[in-house]
Amino acid sequence: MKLAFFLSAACLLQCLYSVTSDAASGDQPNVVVIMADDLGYGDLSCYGATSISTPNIDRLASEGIRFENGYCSASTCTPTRYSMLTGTYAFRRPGTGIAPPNAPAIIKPGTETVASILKNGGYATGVVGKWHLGLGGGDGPDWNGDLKPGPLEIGFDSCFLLPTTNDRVPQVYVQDHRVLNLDPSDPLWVGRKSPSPEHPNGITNRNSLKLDWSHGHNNTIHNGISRIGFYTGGKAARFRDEDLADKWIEKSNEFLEEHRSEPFFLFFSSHDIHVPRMPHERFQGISQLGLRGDAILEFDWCVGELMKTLERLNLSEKTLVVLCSDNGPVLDDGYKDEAIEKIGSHRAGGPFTGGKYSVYEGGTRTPFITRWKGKIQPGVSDAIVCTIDFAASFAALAGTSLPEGASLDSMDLSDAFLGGPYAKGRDSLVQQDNGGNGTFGYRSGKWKLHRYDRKKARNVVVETSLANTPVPKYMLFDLEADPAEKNNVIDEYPQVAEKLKTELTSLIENGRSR
Ligand code: NG6
Ligand code: CA
Repeated sequence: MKLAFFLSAACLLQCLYSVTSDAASGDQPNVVVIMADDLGYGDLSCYGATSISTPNIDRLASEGIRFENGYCSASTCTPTRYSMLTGTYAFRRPGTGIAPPNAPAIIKPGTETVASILKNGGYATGVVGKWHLGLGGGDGPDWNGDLKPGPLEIGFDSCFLLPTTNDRVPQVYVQDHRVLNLDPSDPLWVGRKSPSPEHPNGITNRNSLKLDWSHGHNNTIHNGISRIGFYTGGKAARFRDEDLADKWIEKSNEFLEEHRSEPFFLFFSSHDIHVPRMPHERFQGISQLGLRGDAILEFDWCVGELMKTLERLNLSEKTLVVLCSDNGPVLDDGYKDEAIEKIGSHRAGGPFTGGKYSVYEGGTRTPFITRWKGKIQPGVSDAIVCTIDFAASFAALAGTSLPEGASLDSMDLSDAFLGGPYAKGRDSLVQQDNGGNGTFGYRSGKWKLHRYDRKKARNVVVETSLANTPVPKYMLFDLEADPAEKNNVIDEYPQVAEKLKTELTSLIENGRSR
């Protein structure tokens, strides 16, 4: 493996020794996964952004490893989160695309997850923030009753959630199995159709909105913002969009304080910078990039707060922090928040083409940083790593084994996560969009194969707006020579293309990578 930094021979040996001896010595790290929502490769100053400065994340990167080939599994939220938690590609399981407001639990009880694996290894486990993996049995969430199954049935000891994503109804918190602060005399109803002809929505009451919609997102209005889906009731339980980040930090701090003396796994699942981008008033207008940039700064603030808490509790040297994103960037994702108008020279996808919804690199190649103070030698790595590898890698670091039949596509990259000088990342990785349409990306070394069974590529041009562009069924790119995937070289390298097609087909059809 090539690393962009150099270590002395003594340090190499020491580093290798300590990586392999952690689990054996019982010196398992706590694990904090910080997942941003829709954050692009080029959105952070440590990844080259110059129109915005993200000092807290930059510091995290300077104290750890910044990966230049870090990926999430999919270019939308639900399949990436499914793959991240289960360690299995989402395309193996139907029904793992973007979840609607009333979706039932997508990860069934009994499925092993990063949380259940670490819990079996003696960890306290918690998730705070955006869930978007469904709640409840076959009929969906029982908003006024017990919201299960959910995170607690797949290995989390506690949860404090935004149930779906905040452009979908309802705007309430879920704590463990219940909607928080729900008044039984004002039951919460959530549905796909308007509950009555008089129910105000984003079309009938458009003039009253504080943030106008551009496509979709014109159903029930809450806090001056119309959403996807309808709801009534639950008034006392509803939150303001502006307060989400502060709440995530408050609840995460409680979790960290409570579990400071035992091994823990915290999944901090930010809603920033997903639409509706409505950060707290103190962040509004502070970036040059409009609300999208303000939300990036709110996310950066959250990272700083979490680091402060770890420091205060003397946990920085006992905790592996991993920062990642659930998919690449999008500018207009349904609200008129001036993301396009204020973009200037900022490139949210960095040097890459595509973004959210796309299997071009911009859809899944995203910020990926690991930090474990005192353990990781800071640097930059070009190893290919993915959020799907958390299961096997964290299991290894925790000194626990992956249960038989679990996490079929997760690789133990713990050595790469810790910057081990001889560590190898992945040889190959399957990328998907929202799933279910036969669209795949396949990275193998420097090569990238695109497969479009429907011969359409989504969102090739993330900088302006969404586009469905006609494409051939297969394309091949040389990422070393052409990271922006502009020159399809499939005719020049037919043998490479055939090899990659065969490997991809076999990975899809064999049902597992390992
Ligand atoms: C799309 C929404 C988009 C966003 C996305 C999910 C419309 C027109 N578009 O269907 O706004 O919510 O779903 O984003 O409704 S994700 O990051 O959670 O996958
Ligand atoms: Ca997302």
